Amino acid sequence: MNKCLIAFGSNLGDEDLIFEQTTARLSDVAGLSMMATSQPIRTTPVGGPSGQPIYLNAAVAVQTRLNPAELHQALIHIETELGRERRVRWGARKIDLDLLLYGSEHFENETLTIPHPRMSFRRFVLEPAAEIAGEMRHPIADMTIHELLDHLTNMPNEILWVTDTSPATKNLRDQVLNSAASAGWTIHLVGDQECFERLRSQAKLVAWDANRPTSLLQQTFRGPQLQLPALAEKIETELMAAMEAMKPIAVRPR
Ligand code: PH2
Ligand code: MG
Ligand code: MG
Repeated sequence: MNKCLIAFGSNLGDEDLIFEQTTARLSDVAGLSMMATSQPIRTTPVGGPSGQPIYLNAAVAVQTRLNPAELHQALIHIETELGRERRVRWGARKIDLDLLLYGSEHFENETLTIPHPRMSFRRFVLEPAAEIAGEMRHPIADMTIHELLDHLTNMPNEILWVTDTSPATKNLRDQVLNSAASAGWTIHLVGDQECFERLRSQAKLVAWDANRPTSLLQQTFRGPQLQLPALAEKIETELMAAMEAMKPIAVRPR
């Protein structure tokens, strides 16, 4: 049996009812048993179109003999049954079920990545998860859920961005750095092999350009990491959403 962690999110329709229906359907899945369900919390939408309704977020811990692909299929099936429509990325939805952790395994294929690639820095994921599975370990960040939350709270608003520093892309980088500064964040640019010890031990997040060879920093950094989009124009959106997700949650239990 494997202990797994699932995130629930909903900001369309009757979110409380949809959460109830989700846990009921999960407990009906063959080869899966429920371990714990967090209190649902209300959270400000992160990323996506502006003007979205507030989210209901929660976490569920289960034990299962399904493999990662089977469990993922079961979650997609429940999403479909409860009326999920896939349209805009990060857009409003009735239900989103994300497979966060499968034991302490690292698993990746074309359709599924475990741990969920953005769970390690999203407070709307970590806070409910900490309530029921604070000791579960994120194998890439090499931290428990509790430690990830402490890290977000205690580290300064600094990000290390592993990127190419060629003059051709300087304008784009400057724009990202300016937007970040307006939001109260400092981004340090780092090449593949360099990284000052002070930066490494204080950064909240390491972000790295897609299609880069894994750097020394990625291998040795303890804490959340984020792979940036391959398309340069999308990097700013991705980084700004990550900063939003790391902020203390404004809207609380109801
Ligand atoms: N899910 C997203 C994007 N943004 N924001 C909040 N507050 N809660 C979510 O569950 C959420 C989000 C993508 O799945
Ligand atoms: Mg999601
Ligand atoms: Mg999803």
